[in-house]
Amino acid sequence: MTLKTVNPTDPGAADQQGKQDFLPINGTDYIELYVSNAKQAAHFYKSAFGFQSFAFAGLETGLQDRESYVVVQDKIRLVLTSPLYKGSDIGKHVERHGDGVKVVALWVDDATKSYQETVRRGATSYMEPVTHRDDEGEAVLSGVHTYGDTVHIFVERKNYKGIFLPGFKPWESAFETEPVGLKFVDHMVGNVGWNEMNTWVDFYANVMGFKQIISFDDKDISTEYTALMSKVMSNGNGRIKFPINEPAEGKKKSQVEEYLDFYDGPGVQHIAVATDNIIHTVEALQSRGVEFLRVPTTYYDTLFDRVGKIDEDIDPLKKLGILVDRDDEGYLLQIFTKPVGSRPTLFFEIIQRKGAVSFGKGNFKALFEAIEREQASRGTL
Ligand code: TYF
Ligand code: FE
Repeated sequence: MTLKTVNPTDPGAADQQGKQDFLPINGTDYIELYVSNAKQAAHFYKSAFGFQSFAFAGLETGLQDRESYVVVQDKIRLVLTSPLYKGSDIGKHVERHGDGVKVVALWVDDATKSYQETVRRGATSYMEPVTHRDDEGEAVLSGVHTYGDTVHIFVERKNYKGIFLPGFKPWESAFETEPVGLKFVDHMVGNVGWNEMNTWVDFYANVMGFKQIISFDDKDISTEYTALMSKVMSNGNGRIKFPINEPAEGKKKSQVEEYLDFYDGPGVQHIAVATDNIIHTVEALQSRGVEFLRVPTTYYDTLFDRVGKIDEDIDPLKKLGILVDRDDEGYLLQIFTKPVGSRPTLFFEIIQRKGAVSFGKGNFKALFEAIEREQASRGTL
């Protein structure tokens, strides 16, 4: 493993030549999932994950072919979108991939320049810059393709004062839940095909101006049976981190291959969301029925030898199944949900960083063995 650290509080820290960042990004703007039933998916993210009702667009707001529910928790916005008629691109996406991430939207100051700079460097256009207006102001959106059917939309919020974006109205619901303490998107991982990792690493480097901060080879990420490789790309200010995984040869079918089979191609594998109290967050999620991968309790026998002193008591970590890892800068706590839909594709990671800037390499073996047990239970290992 190689690790170059980027200080997230120092804009441009990764920009060694001091060159102007041609794609400055303020953060993740929203994540849009195409799902078969947005109304029910929104209810799930509220009841199980502690999101709040936020915005809506559909027949009532003048849309003909689709509806979207937006839910929010602190800085995280999820847009759940479903088709209303047969034959639409959204419906085809859902039929092919199942419920999954279509859009990773990036908040920028200039969506036109973001589009021009990336398309000039080889990005495939998804959507030319368009100014969207309503009574609350205007916003400019543009978009480019990334791996599989996934896209990046650049969102320039201009003077927009409305609830979410032009065309959306506030979603008032009689049902709200207590947030579980999810704060922001820490990273989002893409699974790509055999030998495609470097193609997409080059895309993020050359087209998006990102830098590689970490790489894991198949020796870092392998168990007795399965293997994968991963490189982590980060934008200049470190607010956007995209690990890219590809399958590697092992005795059995790796989790990345299983994903590619069920998603029918590359796509977003996991969304890692940050909390500043992982014990509270995971207790709340488990009490609402969110299912997590479990490691054997022997994992905790050697925990202190591996990570040294930490602030948390071991008992709640062990009870909840929270994993811990340390790097040169500090430590992190993390845990992974089981897939959130019917297909074994998208899942969530809950992460609390206490200085650590890495991704939990010390947990990979225990984690991947837990994933293999799940694969075996599905008969796909
Ligand atoms: O994002 C990461 O790199 C960690 C570890 O299939 C990880 O969360 C890597 C690959 C994977 C599951 C977790
Ligand atoms: Fe992760």
